[in-house]
Amino acid sequence: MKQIVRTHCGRMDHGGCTLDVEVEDGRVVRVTPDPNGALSQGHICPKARALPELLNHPRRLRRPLRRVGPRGSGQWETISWEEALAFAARGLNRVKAEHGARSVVFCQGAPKGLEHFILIRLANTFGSPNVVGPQNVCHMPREMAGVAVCGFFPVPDYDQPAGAVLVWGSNLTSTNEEGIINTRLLNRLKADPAPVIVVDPRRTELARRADLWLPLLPGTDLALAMGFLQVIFSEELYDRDFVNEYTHGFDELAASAREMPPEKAAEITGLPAADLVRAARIYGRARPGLIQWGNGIEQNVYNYDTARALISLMAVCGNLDAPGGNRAPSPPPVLSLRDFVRADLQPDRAKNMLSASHGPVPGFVVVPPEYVKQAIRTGQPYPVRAAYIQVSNPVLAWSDSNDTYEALKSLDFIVTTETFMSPTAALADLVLPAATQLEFNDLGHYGVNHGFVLARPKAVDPPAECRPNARIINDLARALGLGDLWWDDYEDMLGELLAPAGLSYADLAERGMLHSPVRYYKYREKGFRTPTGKVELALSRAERMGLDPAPRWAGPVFPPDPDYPLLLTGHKSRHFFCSDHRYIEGQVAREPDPAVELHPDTAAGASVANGDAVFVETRRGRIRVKARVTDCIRPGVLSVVHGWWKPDLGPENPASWQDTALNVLTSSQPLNRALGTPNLRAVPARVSRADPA
Ligand SMILES: Nc1nc2c(c(=O)[nH]1)N[C@H]1C(S)=C(S)[C@@H](COP(=O)(O)OP(=O)(O)OC[C@H]3O[C@@H](n4cnc5c(=O)[nH]c(N)nc54)[C@H](O)[C@@H]3O)O[C@H]1N2
Ligand SMILES: Nc1nc2c(c(=O)[nH]1)N[C@H]1C(S)=C(S)[C@@H](COP(=O)(O)OP(=O)(O)OC[C@H]3O[C@@H](n4cnc5c(=O)[nH]c(N)nc54)[C@H](O)[C@@H]3O)O[C@H]1N2
Ligand code: SF4
Ligand SMILES: [Mo]
Repeated sequence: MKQIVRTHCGRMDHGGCTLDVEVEDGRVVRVTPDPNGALSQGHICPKARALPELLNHPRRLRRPLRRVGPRGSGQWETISWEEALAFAARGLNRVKAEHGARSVVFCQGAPKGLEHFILIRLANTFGSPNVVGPQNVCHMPREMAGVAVCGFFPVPDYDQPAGAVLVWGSNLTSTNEEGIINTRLLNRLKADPAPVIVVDPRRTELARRADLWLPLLPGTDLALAMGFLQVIFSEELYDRDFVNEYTHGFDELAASAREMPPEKAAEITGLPAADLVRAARIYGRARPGLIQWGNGIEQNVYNYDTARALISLMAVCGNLDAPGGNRAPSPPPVLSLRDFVRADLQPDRAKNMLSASHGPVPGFVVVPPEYVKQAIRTGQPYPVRAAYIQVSNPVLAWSDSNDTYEALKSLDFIVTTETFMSPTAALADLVLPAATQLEFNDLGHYGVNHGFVLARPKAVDPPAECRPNARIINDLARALGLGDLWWDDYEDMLGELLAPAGLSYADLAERGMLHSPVRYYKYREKGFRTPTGKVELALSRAERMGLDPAPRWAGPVFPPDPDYPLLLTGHKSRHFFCSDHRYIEGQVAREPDPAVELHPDTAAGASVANGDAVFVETRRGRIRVKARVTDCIRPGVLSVVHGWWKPDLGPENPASWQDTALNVLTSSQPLNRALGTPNLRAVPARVSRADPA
């Protein structure tokens, strides 16, 4: 019998499309878009179409697996759930008894649904301040800068027309990042045309249709942003009334911008000065201008200052919380994150977490992976001996893959929950088979303040022994002896979360989405939630934070390196989520080879032809991938797709990723102070043909 279940997509990017899921005999057979989806407006991507293949894949993990051979050897025995939970609890409690609760770290990759916050609750109730994730290179640079500069994370407002759209380091038509489904931008432009400027070393789909493409040198975004500010200040294009009434530190920002006149910014960024000036004028004159930003600015040591500079740009042009600009979302009326994660149980968390001695910005509570690796290796500031890892593949995701592999391998105890055996799961003592999207009731966008939560009701039951992460954690917490802080039935937590809105989960599933009414210019009533009550163009607490008051360019992220004359950067694939989906034959057929993109001039300089096998090398490592020669990238730049590995070589075999993973080429040093971010982009590199001609 056929049945259609309407739900929201999640877990393959930040989610948001409304999907019609066709179910036959308890299996998902087809996924199609809802033409009226609130965020997707009829969109669906190749990953969602591939869901039937993913969910029904023969190589999905279906039983709990316990390691029997040496760590990482890929030898397993299947055990029952009862045994598995008892084994996990014994192992974690043993490490807690020997080294203290904080020596157990709780890791998740990109947050996908509620399980991220349930994991934080687990860490809090277990007594560890160490929740670990890639937020130092993803989203938090913008979010933390937003909190410091204006008291909120400014999200692009596609509900109203913009006067100009500045797409900065975001490949929205492939990635739909932050749940901003690209159709929202495209349909808005169709209804209300506006000039589009794209800042990206690669000519993305949006760059191809833009009025102006600024292919800057990777890692120079801060210099460009300061150059924009300088044009806008010197030509007095800014909103004087807003600046006078609502900003703090204008003179300091203006002084810093004066250090970056257009000619200098042009030289640093490798752009024609005239293009830079033209782009700054377009944004500066647009009322309002909108910035659509992404990972392009987040994966180098200048990320926090770059985000501060861009928020300052929004602010001085009067575009903060303006219709069609970058808005302050109002949280939906659900249980507060603090209450849900039981933050009250860890009042000294900021002092005890691994990052504490490194001086991160206040409020950045996720521990950067690089600090975890340091603690594993050196025992400083205290030992880390066990990891609980869910929905993450650190070997591929964290900087310096070889170092990550060795660090994890040296731990005493690792538990992972996974859908497919991954290079990280292959290092575990226990691998628990997870249920995934469409197989359990979930909420999207809770805890990230995008202004809404989405219902993701289940369409089918998971395979018999696969369980949702939320249930696994709830059951594990009980096995750990923490039961009185947890639920009898894990689904009760959904009701608790929604209670303040007066809704049951069934009510929300019926509605699809819950958000507060959209209101603009809220600061006119209450000011900004910063220490000065104003937008802090220069941070009033900078000295205490060990930062320059105003953002300031201080030279290239890596010094030029004559032996590695090119600049390596990276991007995400349309067909895969980071390292995920590599088992899905249909997706691999669409993009069969890990590749490096390079310009014809760069290729000619290295005697490389399109389709050649090439080595890409940095001081840290070397991979062997296929050359994709294209004029859609600026000369002198190499871009490798993040996350490539080959399951057929065996997830336990480092050869499955050592030749292809972008992070083999990156280093876990240096890290910036604000967020502990390494340079994943703008890495000095070179390319050469791998096989003799
Ligand atoms: N060099 C470089 N490094 C990067 C990036 C980059 O652009 N360049 N990007 C960074 C960014 S933005 C991020 S967010 C991180 C991503 O970091 P991660 O999220 O750790 O990376 P993924 O490769 O997506 O790994 C997710 C794992 O979760 C598993 N999984 C999928 N669905 C489920 C589920 O429902 N339940 C469970 N239990 N497991 C599931 C998948 O099989 C996969 O192994 O990588 C970061 N690292
Ligand atoms: N299909 C798909 N969708 C995804 C993901 C995926 O893996 N696949 N990952 C999800 C995740 S975890 C995230 S965080 C989002 C990320 O979404 P995006 O931010 O769109 O992701 P990226 O492709 O990593 O980077 C965006 C752009 O930055 C450009 N770039 C590289 N270096 C620089 C630089 O130095 N400066 C500037 N200005 N641009 C640069 C790249 O060419 C790329 O076009 O996407 C999510 N959606
Ligand atoms: S774009 Fe994202 S939310 Fe939409 S269908 Fe694809 S994976 Fe799902
Ligand atoms: Mo991410």
